[in-house]
Amino acid sequence: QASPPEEKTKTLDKAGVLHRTKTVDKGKRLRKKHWSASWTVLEGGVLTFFKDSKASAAGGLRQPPKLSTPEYTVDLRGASLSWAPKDKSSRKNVLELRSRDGSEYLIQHDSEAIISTWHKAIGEGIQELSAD
Ligand code: I3P
Repeated sequence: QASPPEEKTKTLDKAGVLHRTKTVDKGKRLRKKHWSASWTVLEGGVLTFFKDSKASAAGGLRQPPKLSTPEYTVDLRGASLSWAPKDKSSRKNVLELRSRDGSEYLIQHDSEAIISTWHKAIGEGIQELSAD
């Protein structure tokens, strides 16, 4: 059964602390990778990476996200997600997210279980938007 649009866009799907770095900005490859541990929220088909902070890295689920500022918001409509090829990073458990505007992000967590739940949740978010 279809839920009202306003309800759909306000559903919090997932939140937590992830390592992430932007590698391409609207088609332009960035010269340096800057990995940050930051609060990340998946909500209403949008993935938001909040600004890096020691508090956000240490606070885990107890960190109130409203206290930090969004750094990147990624519209999942038309985005694609895959496991990053080995040449993209020396880290383990790295996901690569490509947005429709031609930006790319790497998303990483040392825990395979945790990164897998994000893989599933972001993948489902992309799927839901493509069905509209
Ligand atoms: C980069 C930094 C990154 C690393 C990147 C290095 O060095 O160590 O963590 O990416 O590797 O260039 P710097 O701090 O001097 O910018 P990974 O951790 O993802 O491997 P790369 O050059 O292979 O992208």
